[in-house]
Amino acid sequence: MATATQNRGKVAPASSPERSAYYDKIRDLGLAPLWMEYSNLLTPEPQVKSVPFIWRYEEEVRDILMEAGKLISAEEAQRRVLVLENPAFAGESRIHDTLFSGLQLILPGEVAPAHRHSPNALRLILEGDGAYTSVNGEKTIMEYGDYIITPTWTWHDHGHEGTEPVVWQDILDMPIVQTTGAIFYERYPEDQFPAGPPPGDSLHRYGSNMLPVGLEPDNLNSPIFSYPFAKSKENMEALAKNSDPDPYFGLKVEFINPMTGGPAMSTISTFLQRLEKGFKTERYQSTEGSIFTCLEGKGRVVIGDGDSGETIEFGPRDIFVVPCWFPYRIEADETTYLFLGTDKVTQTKLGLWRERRGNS
Ligand code: 1HN
Repeated sequence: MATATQNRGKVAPASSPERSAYYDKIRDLGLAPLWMEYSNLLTPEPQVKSVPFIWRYEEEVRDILMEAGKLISAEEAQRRVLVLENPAFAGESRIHDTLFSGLQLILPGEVAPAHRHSPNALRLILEGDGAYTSVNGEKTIMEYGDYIITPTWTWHDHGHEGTEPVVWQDILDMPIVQTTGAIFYERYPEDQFPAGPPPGDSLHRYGSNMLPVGLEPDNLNSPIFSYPFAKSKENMEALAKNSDPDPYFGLKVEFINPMTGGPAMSTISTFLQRLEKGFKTERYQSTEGSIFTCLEGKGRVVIGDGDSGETIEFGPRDIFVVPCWFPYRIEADETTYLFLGTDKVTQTKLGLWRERRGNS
């Protein structure tokens, strides 16, 4: 006879006509037997729905996105975005279990009209210049690799005064907000929110190691709207000359909120990772669902262990996702810059975030 210890971890209990009848009877009362779901709910380690995936910008996505430019205007679409949908979440607008991501196209002369919503958003500029985003009336000019924050409930519109198509990646915490139910959305009565502070104001005011005395934040995100790539890259180039690379990350920095020293956004962690040509990171896994966008360089990521490991080659503007608790390592063929958006900060606030370095 099986002992209690041997039965530990075994899957669903047997069914019988009496048990089935009982389950049918209680369903309409809003009751369900936990013992039938127990082993699905509590797994020894994370078993997430998302799967690893890559969107190859140049080879696969760019032409398709440009086609959307002929099909619908930014005005009519509100936001001309192709959702980067994890194959495991078809129809659910998620790049992994907790984050939304998409690629947005804006053509010269177009305006994506002003609105605000409760989800937090970030933009990562991937192609073209001459476009801007306005956050509460402060315009930020978009350049390649710039990281722009649109905090919860701030008015924002986008426009384009240049000559070539502009594309950026959007990342939103929408699935997290959906889980709580707290979705709010409002359109502004005009296409553009009235002009406010001049371009660059927030970077001078909050992003120069000085803060106005008496500043009271009106939300939990960084008051800096834009973190320009040119500046971040210059810093990292300088640091790389004087630092030994970390075995798991190479050189990795986190974008912070100068008010707190903590993550720049309240729900999405954002990082820049620099891997020297030829560098190979050691096996790493963490509970955060990670979206990697290659800004410069190329290489490959190996996701999973041994025979179930999958090798994915990536190059500039490619976007790949490593879901919660998938082990991975990255090899750089050229000096490589990766932007990362993850749900680490949300998990950390809930006391849930974990990592495992190497195989230990
Ligand atoms: C949104 O408002 C924007 O403002 C982009 O550019 C993507 C995806 C889902 C919901 C709202 C934007 C979005 C979005």
